[in-house]
Amino acid sequence: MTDPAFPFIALNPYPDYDAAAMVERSREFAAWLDKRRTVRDYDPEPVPREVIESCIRAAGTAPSGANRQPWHFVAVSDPTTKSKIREAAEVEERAFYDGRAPQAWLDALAPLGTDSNKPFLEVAPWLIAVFLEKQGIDAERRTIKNYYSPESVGIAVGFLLGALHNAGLATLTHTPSPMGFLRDILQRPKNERAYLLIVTGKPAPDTQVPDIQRKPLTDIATFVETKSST
Ligand code: IYR
Repeated sequence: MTDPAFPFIALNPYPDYDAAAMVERSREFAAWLDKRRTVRDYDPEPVPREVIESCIRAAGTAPSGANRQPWHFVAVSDPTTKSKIREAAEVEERAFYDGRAPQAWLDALAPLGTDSNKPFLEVAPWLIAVFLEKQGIDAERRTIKNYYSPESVGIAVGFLLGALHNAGLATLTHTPSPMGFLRDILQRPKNERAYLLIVTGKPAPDTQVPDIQRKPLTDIATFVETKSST
């Protein structure tokens, strides 16, 4: 039986591109996403809240387990809160770089030139803390189970990074570990866990990034296709 809460409605029409149009559009989209780079140097120039709102709306369209939408985004432009986040993050980062991280991990990070100093947490106009709802809360304030929450929130973050890139903003997925301090500073409820901190804004002028390469398609994809009968 169909849940009356979700009557079925006609699918919004999808554009009926022909093969050539699909080839062209998919190629262009890949080339455009390929221009996104992780950026650690930001221009402090403010970005309108409305831009961030639309990008979060885009993230909120992500598919999720049983449509529970197990995410919450806290967008921070307030300098005092950003400073608190930087201070707490740098405590964890110093512990990480000065002992907690195994040498192999530090070796893997060395080419990226990262260290425990995180000025971008104060310089970038917006920080977006992403929280994962371990349990949901229904309309009657009862706890309900969520499904595939890490996968769902990961997909939403992918949409958010794409939306921010589309708006012309640079992004950094920052993962201080542990990041429990985000729930405390941002006063989120206990059923949520900090998932990721996204830093965004215009890149600083003359920003340099490491010359990393994307793996070629042959390394990241395998096709299993209809065998030709000839
Ligand atoms: N969270 C640390 C370390 C770090 C870890 C990985 I894996 C990276 O790809 C980059 C950094 C930091 O932000 O410096």
